This record gives sequence, C-alpha cells and structure tokens, in this order.
Amino acid sequence: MEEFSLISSQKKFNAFEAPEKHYVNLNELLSYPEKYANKVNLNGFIVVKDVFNIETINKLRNNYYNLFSDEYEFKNNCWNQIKDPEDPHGYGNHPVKNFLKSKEFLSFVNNSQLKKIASILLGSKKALLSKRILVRSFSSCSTFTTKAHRDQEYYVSSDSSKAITAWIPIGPADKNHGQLIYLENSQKFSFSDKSKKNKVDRIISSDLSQLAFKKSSRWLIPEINIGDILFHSLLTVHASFESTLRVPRLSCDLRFAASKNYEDPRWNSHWYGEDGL
Ligand SMILES: O=C(O)CCC(=O)C(=O)O
Repeated sequence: MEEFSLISSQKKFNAFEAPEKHYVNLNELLSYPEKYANKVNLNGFIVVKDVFNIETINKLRNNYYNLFSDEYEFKNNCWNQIKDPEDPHGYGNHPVKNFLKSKEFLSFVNNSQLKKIASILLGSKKALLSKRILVRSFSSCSTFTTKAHRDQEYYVSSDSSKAITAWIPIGPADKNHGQLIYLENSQKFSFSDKSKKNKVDRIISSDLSQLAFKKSSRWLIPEINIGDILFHSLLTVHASFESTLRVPRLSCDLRFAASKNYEDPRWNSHWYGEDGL
C-alpha cells in the first residue's frame, strides 16, 4: 500500500492509500441499497464513485472562480490562484457566502441523486439536507489546513449514527491539490465530548503524526476523482493537508440527517463566517 509524506499545520506526517472497502460504485450502491445502509458508520468513510459528470462540476467551478477575477486566472486550461484573498475562502467574511445562495449552487446541492445516495447510506426515506453548507478553496498560497476533528463536535445530533457528512470536490482533489484524510478506525475510538467548548477548542489535534501514534492508527488518503463524493460519519476523525499547487482545491461539505429528529437545528440557516458554529 503506497505511503505519502504530507504536511499539515506545518508538521510532516504520513498517509496511506485507503483500502478497497472504502469505495463503492454508484450503480452498485443503487442496486443493493440494503448492503450500504450502515456502511459509513461501519467503515468511517466511503467514496461513492462517478456521481456527477465533469461538465456539471466544471460549470460550478467556473461560476465560483469567475466571482474572484482579481484572485484567480484561467490559464493553461485550469484556474490558478494569483493573489491571496484578504479572508481565506470559506472563513470569516469572505463573499463565498453569496455563492452559497446562488441558483446554480442550490440546484447542485439539492440534486435528487445526491439525496437518494444519502438516504441509502442513512437507511432512511426521510433523509434531509441541512441548509448550512460550507465551500472552501485552498491552494499553495495558503498554509491553513483543517486540523484533526470530528464533525459531531460541530453538528450535534441526538444520535451521531443518524447523520453523515458529504464532502464534494468541485475540481481536482488529491495529494498535491489537497483533500480530506481520515484517521483509520477512528469512528470506534473514544474522545472527550468537546461540543460545548469554543469553536477553536473543539479540535482534537494539529499534530497528525502524534495523534496517529497515540491512537495506534494511521492516516488514510482516499483516491477521489472529479465526480466522486466522500461521505464520513460524525465520529470519524479527519483533517486536511497543505496543497503544493496554485491550482486550488475547491470543495463543499454538506450534512444529511436521517430525519428531522436527528438534525442539528442550528444548521438550518445559510453559512456565514461569523455564525459561531
Ligand atoms: O474541507 C476541509 O478542509 C474541511 C471539511 C470538513 O472538515 C468536513 O467536511 O467535515
């Protein structure tokens, strides 16, 4: 199994290719829904392959970067970051909050196929998408990385097995562009509940190598292509790492609950940087 040396929060750590059990083809999932009803909770995360076509993703990517023409240019057939934003994308008061309310973006995230997949993975016919959705863009211009955390500290459900996160790359995401990585089997580990702490204190660690060592685990890097979706459990520890390229990693993350009873009601409004969640 291939091993990669990566950097997160200015510290080196290693990540390994995610094993086969973490991947499923869309047709297989749709054909055998019962088989996949609890897979995200069992495996910690799963990649559903080939959900969106590349044109849909490219259109959304173009919509996004066209909003920031002084920071990005389209050259050699791809978007490149040419200038640092004042506020990092997806954080603070960044104008991404207007993109989140755009007709194109809302129709993308409210896509019926996506809802069907989430319903299968949650084993529920009443699955629903929370309105609060985050879009993030990172490139080698920024050293900001997502620190190791669990989503249950931020999205508080009455039952953590009844809600999941969907992470959708809107363009390339890999070991050079950056993406999410997962601490293997961490959905079964015990950590103290930090959901009532201040936002910055809810992280588990910024030292990924030390965390993996302490938990006798390792970081897994799933292979994701354009059109794939990553789903993870609210209990799975995940993080991101530094990009080595000016071509940005653009992604959105969504929360689905098995029904209204399992939603975090605070996630019923559009995201904005100061919403405190
Ligand atoms: O995209 C990122 O860097 C963080 C996303 C995340 O933590 C999540 O989707 O739960």
